[in-house]
Amino acid sequence: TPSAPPAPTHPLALATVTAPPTSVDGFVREFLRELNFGQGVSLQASTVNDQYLALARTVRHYLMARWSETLRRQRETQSKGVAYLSAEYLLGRQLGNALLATDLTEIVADGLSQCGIELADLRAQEVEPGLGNGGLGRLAACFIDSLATMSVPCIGYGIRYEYGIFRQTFVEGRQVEQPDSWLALGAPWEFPHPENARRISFGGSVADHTDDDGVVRRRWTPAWDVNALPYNYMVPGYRNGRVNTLRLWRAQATDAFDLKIFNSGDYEEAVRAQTFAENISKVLYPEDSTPQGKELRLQQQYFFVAASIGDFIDQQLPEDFDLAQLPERIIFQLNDTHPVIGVPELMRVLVDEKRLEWGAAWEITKKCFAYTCHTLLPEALEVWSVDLLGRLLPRHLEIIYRINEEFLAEVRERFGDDELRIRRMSIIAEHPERSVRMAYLATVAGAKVNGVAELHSQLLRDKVLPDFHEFYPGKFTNVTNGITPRRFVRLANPSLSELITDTIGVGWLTDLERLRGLEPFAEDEEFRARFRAVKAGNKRRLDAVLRERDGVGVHDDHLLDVMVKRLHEYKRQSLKLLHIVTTYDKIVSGEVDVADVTPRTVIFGAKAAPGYKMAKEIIHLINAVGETVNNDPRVQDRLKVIFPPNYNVTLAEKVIPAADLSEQISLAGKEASGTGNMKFALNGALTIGTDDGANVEIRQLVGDDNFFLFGMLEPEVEDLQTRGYVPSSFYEADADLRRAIDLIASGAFSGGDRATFEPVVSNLLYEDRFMVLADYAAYIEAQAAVDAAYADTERWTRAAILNVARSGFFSSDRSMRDYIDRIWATPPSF
Ligand code: GL9
Repeated sequence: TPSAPPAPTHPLALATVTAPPTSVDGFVREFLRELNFGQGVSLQASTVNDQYLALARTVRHYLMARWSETLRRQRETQSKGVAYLSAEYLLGRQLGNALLATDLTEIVADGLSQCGIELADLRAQEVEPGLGNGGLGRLAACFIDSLATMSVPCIGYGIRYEYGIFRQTFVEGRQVEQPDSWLALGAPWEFPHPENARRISFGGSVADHTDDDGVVRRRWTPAWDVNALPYNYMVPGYRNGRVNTLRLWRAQATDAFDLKIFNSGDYEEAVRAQTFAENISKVLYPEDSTPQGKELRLQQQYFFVAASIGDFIDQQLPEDFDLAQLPERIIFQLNDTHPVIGVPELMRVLVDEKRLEWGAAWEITKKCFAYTCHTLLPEALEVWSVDLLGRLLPRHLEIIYRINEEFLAEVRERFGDDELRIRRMSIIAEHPERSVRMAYLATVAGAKVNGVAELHSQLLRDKVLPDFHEFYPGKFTNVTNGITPRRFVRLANPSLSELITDTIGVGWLTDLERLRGLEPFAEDEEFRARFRAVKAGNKRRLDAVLRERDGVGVHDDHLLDVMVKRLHEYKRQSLKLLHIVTTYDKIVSGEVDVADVTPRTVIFGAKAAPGYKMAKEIIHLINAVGETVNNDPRVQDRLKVIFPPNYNVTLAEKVIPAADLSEQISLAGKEASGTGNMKFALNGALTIGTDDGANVEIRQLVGDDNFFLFGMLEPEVEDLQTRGYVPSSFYEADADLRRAIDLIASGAFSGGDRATFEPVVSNLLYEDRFMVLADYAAYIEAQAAVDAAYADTERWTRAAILNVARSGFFSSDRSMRDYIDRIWATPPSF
């Protein structure tokens, strides 16, 4: 083999990438250079967007040395790492986090102010990459932050959607979706690498073929392909000199694709073909927990997973790597079922491309994947029709059939010809149409399967996958979710962070259990006063944000009651609404003296999937109730309902630190974990919640006295379901509930029109799948307990402090330690 040409050198070139000087002058010089030569403008002539883009690029310079060093050492050590496969990453704004990680915030603020620029104005210019729907996507972003901070090798793989989660607007109280063109003003955080593009094939047919080694193998002849272009993003660890990589793929038409058509002379058809290919990464599917089974979505899934697995094997491993050792080098973590098509893809690569024996390939594959389930709702468990999967990925369908055959043979060996069991456990469902159950495929292939909170993992074992638990008892485990304290405490709540550091010193941000050190201060009157001042300051900050954004404010003497999350019936925004309507009804009917009502502002934030009718009706009703309540003079401003549109990570960072009360009121057994619940507790809000998801663990940690528990327990829900739930019987039996529902039905919130909210009312009365009416009385009682507790300011503050002090467990650093110990075996690298 010819020897490689010598690497280029120059006396001025340093051996490694080095960071610019960390001084105000050094920064200003670097920033002006970016402004002049990157943006091509003078400081005087620059716009805020110019300044933001130049600043982002300047901050990148400071991270670059760490990034290239991380990559160099990873190539050198080849230590085991995680490839996190996720169709969603809900990252939030990058600038503040990058400044925090590099400890540059002060230098940058000083340097900019010397230029006559406010750092805050540039931070506000950033459009967050909303490449996810909700909790699942935000979890992925928290996890990669923690892994970088803990120096664990990780590549996040996903899709660079051109349009992220839609921008929500309200028109006459109804949700209207706008495209989210997050790339429009420039994308300073990404590094495109077209030279590492990969070709991803689809369609066609499979046949036997005798290879050059004389062996007959299955050969896939695809019908079409697209290019996958990688875009790299930095994932900086918190002040530890490490920068991991997030690699998101963008679809582009291949030459072959349009050349064929070009040659036929049909220019328009060629352009159409290009559009067709590029559609794959065009837009994030906005369905939350209810997959639609659309062909484009399967294309997206295969597109990013095939690109990622291929990239890992071809680009990240040494050339002579022995693939039998793959499990020693990587674990592919499947974030829900979205990337599960990676299982047959790795088998295809190993067997068809690398020419391993099926058995050897399966041994490798079984050790390389682990699966996290994020739901319990049956409609959320993804299935793909055999018809569609076979058309799009014929070879993969064959591989799935063979995996299933061998799996069912093992089941038979163990349980005999128990046909009912075989049918229950088959990866292929026969009804209502032949389809592949992706959760079953993931469970069979995965080395481990985990749920996302204790209760969820238990229900997953006992209710969703009981046959699999019996068959593979050691496979199931729990890892309770977590959130990154860097973004959701330090960045979102600087004044609380300062108070914490003043009180217990530094170090808590990477060792969150140290917050326990705050516990004794709950008894310290002066500390409580400072803690309250922090909350009050955060309310004023939120007030300013909302006034600027939506022209509505929050009173700082109100209890701030917050319910922010996707709009879904199981989360029960309508239960919160019934509480509001009941309070309103009692005021206007004179049953309570308005002077005795605890002043409250309720904030909702929620997007509904565009095709989810009932969710959209509920949004309309929230806005209608708000409109009426807020403008009724009898209420005297003691009850306010505000619903800022387009709730996202950026708004969460402002709302959560200001909250007093966190609404976590899903029907028990339906919310797998929740992660908003953790963010609120860590920012000193008290939770009113059901015994569901991670609420269970929050309550155990903070203590019953510091948590408002209400509602049926999961077994009681099951029991009521079995006995037969009749929502109208609760309506008949409870006068307050009847009045609230009747008030909505009467048209009191729809200008007298009884038809407007009739679908919501009938749904509650005659279906109520999530038992809102059954939990209503308990909820109202718990809210009365909230009012009473809030009246005792010192007691409330004590409880809020204890929520902060006892929630260190919910750091995503702890979640990552659990994954490492129970699933990954990927120790910190350096
Ligand atoms: C979810 C669960 O519903 C949440 O309870 C859980 O906290 C997160 C993260 O594990 O996962 N599963 C799911 O499909 N979504 C979740 O939030 N939905 C979205 O991400 C929109």
